Amino acid sequence: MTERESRRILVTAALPYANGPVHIGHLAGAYLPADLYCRYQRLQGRDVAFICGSDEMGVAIMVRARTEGITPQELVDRYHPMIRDAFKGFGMSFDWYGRTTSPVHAETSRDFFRVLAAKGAFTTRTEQQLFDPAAGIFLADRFVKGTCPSCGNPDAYGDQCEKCGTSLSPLELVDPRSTLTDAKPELRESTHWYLPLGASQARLEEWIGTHPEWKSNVLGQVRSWLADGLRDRAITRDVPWGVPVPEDVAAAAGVDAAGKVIYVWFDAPIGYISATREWTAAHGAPDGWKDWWQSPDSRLFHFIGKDNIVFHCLMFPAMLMAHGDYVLPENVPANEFLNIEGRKLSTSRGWAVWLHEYLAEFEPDLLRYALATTLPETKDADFSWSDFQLRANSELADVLGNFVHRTLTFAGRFADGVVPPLVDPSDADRAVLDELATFPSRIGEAYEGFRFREGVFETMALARLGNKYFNDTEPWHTRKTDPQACANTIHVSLQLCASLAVLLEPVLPFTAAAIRRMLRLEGVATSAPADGEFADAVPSSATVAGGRIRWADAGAPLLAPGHAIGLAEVLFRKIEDEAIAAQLAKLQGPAAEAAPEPSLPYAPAKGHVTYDDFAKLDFRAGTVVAAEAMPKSKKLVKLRVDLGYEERQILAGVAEHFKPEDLVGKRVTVVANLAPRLMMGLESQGMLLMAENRDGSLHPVSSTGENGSVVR
Ligand code: B3M
Ligand code: ZN
Repeated sequence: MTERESRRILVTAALPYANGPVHIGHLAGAYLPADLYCRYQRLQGRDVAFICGSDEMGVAIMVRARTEGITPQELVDRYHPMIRDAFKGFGMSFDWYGRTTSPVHAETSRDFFRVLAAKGAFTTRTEQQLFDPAAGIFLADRFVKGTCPSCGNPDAYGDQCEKCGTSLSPLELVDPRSTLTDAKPELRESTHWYLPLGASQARLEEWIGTHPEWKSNVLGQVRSWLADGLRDRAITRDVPWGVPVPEDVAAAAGVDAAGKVIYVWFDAPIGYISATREWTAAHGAPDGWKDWWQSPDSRLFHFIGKDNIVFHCLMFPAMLMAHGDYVLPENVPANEFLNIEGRKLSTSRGWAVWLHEYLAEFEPDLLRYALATTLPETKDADFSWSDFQLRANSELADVLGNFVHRTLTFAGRFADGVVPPLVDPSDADRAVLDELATFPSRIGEAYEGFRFREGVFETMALARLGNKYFNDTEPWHTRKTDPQACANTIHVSLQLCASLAVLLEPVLPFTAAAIRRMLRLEGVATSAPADGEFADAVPSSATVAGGRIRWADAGAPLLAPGHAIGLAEVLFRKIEDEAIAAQLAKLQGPAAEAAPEPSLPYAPAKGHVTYDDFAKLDFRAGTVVAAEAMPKSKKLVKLRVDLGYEERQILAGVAEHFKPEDLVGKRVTVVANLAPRLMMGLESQGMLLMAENRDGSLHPVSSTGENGSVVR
């Protein structure tokens, strides 16, 4: 192990506000990449602390509590467990999931505030502020409404007019009123603490300059903030919900601390520190957190969405620098945003996929995979349910599931469920084993570079390789002609499955555990904490804490000849069209209907093909002469199509769109040289061309040419 590798890895994922459930935008932004990273690093045998928790302070919590008619405490007590449980169900492998209403957090934030105040890192300012005499509190921006001085909108908020977009301060509103009591606010003086970020600008610039390796989307935003010049940030508020400003600090400044709290963006990142303290304390090491936060042996990584970049790359580092005892982040691999079905995700319009609702209907690994392959790593990305279905069915089921299943069934039937020895391996056997050796580092390098999509793609390449090898070596054939060759195929394929059971673990932890169980593969290192709330959700005897098999070992055969494997299980069931339609309908439910931009986007054009590729296809005009429903199939219709020179039997997946009798007599265009396929025991001898509207309806491409005429 190099010196660098021996260092601790401290990973944080943004603390979600406990004012609503978690949706897939959150997962794609911060949580899934962070989990992939931590699981991968743990399998490498590295020392990882994965820290998260609920962000329970701040005005966003107060506003939400008011709309739900409950207290802020009741609100966070409702959402904190809900968020935590959804994360657990999704397979997040946090070492600790805290909350910023905890006493340890208040103490940690107040201590941090004290140290910075003592070091002279703050300034104070006394200003006129709006005060609600009826409620007896100062009014934060969102608690004041009034008339916009720019456009006359009578319902502008204290921070922004949502009609004309002008950003405002509460004092600029004409005829301001309190949204809490409707009272006319009074002006009162209030003193606040500021973090003069401008004073840290030079140090921040110098430090950012040492990280040219950061993602370009992150550096771009950071440089533009720096170019604008960093401004002072108020870090206290006069609101009744938050971590109280330390009374001693206030007294020293001659200010009454009553009603003053620390601004949420000051205390929230300290939440990472307090959660780490709680974690090490729970493991009997009250000072252990310092090994992670205050030791040069620790490397710190913040996983966040792009809207949190300024806080994690500039403000929190400035706080850490001012304090002096802390490590600075080594990297902040922020992601861009995830759209849904081509539209911006919007929780208020109901255009969101909620994690807890997803988990009630589907397996976590399917979503982990669909999101991991579409992460908004460099630019905004799009999640669509049809893509989800396609990935689940044609990648997970048809490629991965199929390879594992055929290997295990074959081994069960023709090798008595025992790993056969490899004897006189062929060139093909050797080539695959040689290639296997390259996978741990190929995938690992992508993960280390925060290129998670690439890492997951490379992982699936191993399953593709397995399928290709299985097809090429034709064990169903060699079984009769060359039993040793057949045994070698089984041996090599089982080794690939075993390696997959390790290498899939970051992205598909539940599936990897299932494969290990089927293979009875024991002693694989855990990728999740061995204990605590987020200990592996799929405990199996195959996963032994401190297991000896690690990431790099997966490049070599893991199963000894003679090892008895278990039975094949189905890893993935196909997702039916109905299930996808139901999700789309939910998305387009009442809340979303009010939204503008009703239509789904057109599919982008596919990449170019050459004329030669195109010319290989033989399209013919034809007429449907008979049609009948297929028993036991919801989708297929059995057609006879007259092509002039012959009649074809074609099974078309259109039963949800047409009654068989409506198809008879229809003029159609047939892909006449598509290789025949068996479907539900019957041969389909071609395919009909159909246009699919954005609403999913199908329309046959009809020809006026005579039956059998060539379409080109
Ligand atoms: N709760 C904002 C957000 O969820 C905030 C993140 C805090 S990270 C320290 O986007
Ligand atoms: Zn306005």
